[in-house]
Amino acid sequence: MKTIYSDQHFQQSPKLELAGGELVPSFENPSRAEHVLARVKAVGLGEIIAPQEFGIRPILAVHDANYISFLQLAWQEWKAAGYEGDIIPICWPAGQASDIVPRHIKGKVGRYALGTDTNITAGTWTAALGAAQTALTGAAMISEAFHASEKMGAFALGRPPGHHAAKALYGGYCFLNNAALAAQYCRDQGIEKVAVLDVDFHHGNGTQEIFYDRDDVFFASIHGDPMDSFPYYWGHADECGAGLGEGFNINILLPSGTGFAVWREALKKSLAAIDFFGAEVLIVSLGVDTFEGDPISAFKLTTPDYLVMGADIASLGIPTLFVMEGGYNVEELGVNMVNVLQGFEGAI
Ligand code: SP5
Ligand code: ZN
Repeated sequence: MKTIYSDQHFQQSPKLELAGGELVPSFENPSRAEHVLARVKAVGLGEIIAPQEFGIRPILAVHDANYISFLQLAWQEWKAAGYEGDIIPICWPAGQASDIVPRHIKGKVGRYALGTDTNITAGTWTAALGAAQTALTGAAMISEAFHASEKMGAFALGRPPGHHAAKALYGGYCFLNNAALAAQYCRDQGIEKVAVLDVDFHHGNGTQEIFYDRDDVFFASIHGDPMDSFPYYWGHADECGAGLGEGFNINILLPSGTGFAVWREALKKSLAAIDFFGAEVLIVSLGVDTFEGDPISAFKLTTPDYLVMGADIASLGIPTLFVMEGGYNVEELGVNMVNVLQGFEGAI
């Protein structure tokens, strides 16, 4: 399996994150991608290629133009306002509030952020753009495979992650929704039915929002119950899509402490739904923060479980792009994530 990778991710190196009332080193940092890349090389997964440049057009097919301008200019405006630390939002238009986007950068960030966990830094835009191009390159690869009637997998090894980013919302360490960009790109290559399967511990609220009223991109997410887990306000079982999209969004919530036997049943249900939908290609939002040793999550998957996960996903028999999302136990991150890819390779 080919891996698409660029060093551009080093540009997003946030310093501190507010967790449990303390500022701690940011969980989402460059060492994550370094560990995954090292494992890809160690097992000889396949060729490692640089992303192609698709520019901004496919990004505007998913995200609002005003939001993209905000991301491009935020750091400049923050510096001009006299600040030097990372941008961390401090207030929100909660409750009854105006729709107007304020002029001051501190007002703007609260308009576009879903929480305080995600720092904007000098290099955020560059890094996010690199991750987007990485996913788009993978999407081009699986689109070609589909048109050539080939089964294959590809791995977009990038960060920052994407699945919490909505049309005009950042947070959960995400800015551009890499998996959604890939899905939309496949649609624009003439693929009629695209599925996104989100196996990250957290609900993929951004991907859900982007495709919520559509019947051409099916979304299935397996995640920690939002009653107990981030992102808290999305991911309930009754969120099934709207309008044309009704029935094309499924959320499977599992309690804290869930192990692989129960998790795998949820995977099988999701795969059956994706198969019934008739997906022609699959995008996997691949987070391995379901690992028992993850510092911010609550499932109990073990390292060998990820091999089985990959093999189960391969049973769909369609071109599949794995897009890197979460996973914060950096020591085990590489082996866990690459196990999914090796499990898939061994089974196609
Ligand atoms: C892509 C992804 O996995 N994003 C997850 C974002 C979660 N951010 C909020 C995490 C709250 C962490 N609380 C720390 C508890 C430490 N014991
Ligand atoms: Zn996650």
